Amino acid sequence: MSGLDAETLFERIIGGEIPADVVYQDESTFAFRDIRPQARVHVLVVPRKRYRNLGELAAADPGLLADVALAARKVAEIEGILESGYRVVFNTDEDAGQTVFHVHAHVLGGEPLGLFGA
Ligand code: DGP
Repeated sequence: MSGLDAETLFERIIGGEIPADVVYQDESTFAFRDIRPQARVHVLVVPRKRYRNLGELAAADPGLLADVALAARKVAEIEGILESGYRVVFNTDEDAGQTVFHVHAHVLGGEPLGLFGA
């Protein structure tokens, strides 16, 4: 994936130019299934406005970060995993494996997830 694609991919998905399996959307966020699921439920929650990563989003627009957290909970509710539990992950930069530099929350669940470091 080129750098340009990595920057614009989610904007193209939000704009409908690239098809996605949309789970939830509202004024400020857009949520769709990850193309390479790592769990039975694996949904990406993306703020419509692009920031590079979690830290930049939190510093510039904490209200929008709260919207992302609430959208993640809404996704869990829609997917029926609010009670069983879910994991929210923000990969940040290269060592964490971030490939799309438009901040996004991975919402994972639907099965017991391994513990970090176990
Ligand atoms: P990250 O590694 O944290 O930057 O996560 C990017 C995720 O985006 C990765 O899990 C795979 C997913 N992804 C990449 N391209 C597409 C796509 O075209 N459609 C969908 N639905 N997901 C994609």
